[in-house]
Amino acid sequence: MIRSLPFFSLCAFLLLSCAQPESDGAAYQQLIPLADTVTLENGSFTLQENASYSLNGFSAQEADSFDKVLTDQASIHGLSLTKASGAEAALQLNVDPSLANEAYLLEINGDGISLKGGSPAGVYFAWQTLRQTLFLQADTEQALNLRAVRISDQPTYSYRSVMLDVARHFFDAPTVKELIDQITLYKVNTLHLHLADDQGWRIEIKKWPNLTTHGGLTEVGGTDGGFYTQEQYNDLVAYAQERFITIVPEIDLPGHTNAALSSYPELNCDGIAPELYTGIEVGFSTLCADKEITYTFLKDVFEELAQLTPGPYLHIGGDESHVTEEDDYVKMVNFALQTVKDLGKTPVGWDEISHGNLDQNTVSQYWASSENTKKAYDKGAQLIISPAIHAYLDMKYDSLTPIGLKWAGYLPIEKAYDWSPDQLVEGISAERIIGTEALLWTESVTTSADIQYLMFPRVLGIAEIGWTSADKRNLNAYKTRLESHLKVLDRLEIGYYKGSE
Ligand code: TNX
Repeated sequence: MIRSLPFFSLCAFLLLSCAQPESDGAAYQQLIPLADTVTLENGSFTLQENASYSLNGFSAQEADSFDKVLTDQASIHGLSLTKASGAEAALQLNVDPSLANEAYLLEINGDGISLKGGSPAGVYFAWQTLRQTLFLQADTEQALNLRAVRISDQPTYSYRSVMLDVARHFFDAPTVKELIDQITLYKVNTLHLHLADDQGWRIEIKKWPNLTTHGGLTEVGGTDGGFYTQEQYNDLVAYAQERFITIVPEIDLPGHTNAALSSYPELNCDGIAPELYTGIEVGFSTLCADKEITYTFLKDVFEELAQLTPGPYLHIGGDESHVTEEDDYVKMVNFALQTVKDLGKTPVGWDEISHGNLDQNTVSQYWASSENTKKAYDKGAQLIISPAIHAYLDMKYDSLTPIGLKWAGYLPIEKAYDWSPDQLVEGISAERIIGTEALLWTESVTTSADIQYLMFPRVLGIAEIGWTSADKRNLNAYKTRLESHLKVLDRLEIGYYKGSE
């Protein structure tokens, strides 16, 4: 009450400008991922539609790309931001090396808005927090009025990923960009693309052109497939990078390789190319461990892939090689792991790779087996924890969900949220976990609307697990926050799951 006195006396002088009440800052408590500390302060700042902004501490190239994305994203909020130099800008974006790489500090007071990050990525995540606030307040009278606040925040994990399987059904670059635009609001920083499987090969490899001209022709169900040219792929990588998302390409081996085997007879042990495959059963294909050409092939593929990848990781698959002899499996996986390392990259593989040579420069991705994951841990590997039962967003929500699979059980919104990467496998220490991933396999997913329906809103839960520390997370509180985010998803025109009834 005492605090409101000066406010009302000021209003007596400035009747018009006080017609709108100040924001109460409720939006800051509804953020997903939940921020580490949020301290409300007195006062507020009203963002003008043509507000000025300034960037400090960015290299010229970083600033160019940040300008572009900032003004693009601002326009979604009806803002046409203009660049100003120095202290007079309403929105100050600063790289502040005293903060950790992805950490940020967002401060608002009567004079303006300050977004500080330990790197351009940190500044960008602060901007996403501001964007969420604007979205959450958009329908209120205080749409552009921002309550004074100090938010200090940083991620729990460095690998906060979404996977899209573009092999079972192909999704073109504009569809993938649309997904990037959606997940970036939730501070996801990695997009893993499953680029090759039995049903299709989706990335042009110059030395092995049939992989795409033949192996990319079809997809599950027999409809036309597709692939990315290297030029299109480079463009996609750059688009993601501008939004601080690193693309991790995956070529699955030695199983899940029918599309490659069908494209080149010489890759088959018997020299006979199988037909293209458009079903959904897995585990019937394998590269041939005894042939020299298998290793030439793998080397060529990963060499080109490394050139297309500015990020640190290349994913070698390694799952469900049911028709590969164990010795052969180990030989081919070890070759792929070493090839990726020789190219200066860190290999990632599904948890079965624990049978191979792993060390601290290898990442094992838990999807099904605690035993494999413990084995990988004991060999010194880093870990991504993305269990099918919690993180496979291709699982149906419930029995009424029209698309999706159910082999790992139904996956309601609660179950996709209510778990912790460091609580799943006994005997592993949390320091070795680099993060988590929400995965969308696409056997049953054919359109962009299908992607949205299975991803949203469950992906918000996994994004929060990657960012917010476990002691701050709580299912009931999350559900309340999620409720307010549905209108954010509506504004973004995302066709999310609204319940099966
Ligand atoms: C298991 S996850 C697979 C994929 C399927 C998925 C369907 C993994 C490493 N293998 O090949 O698409 O289940 O949910």
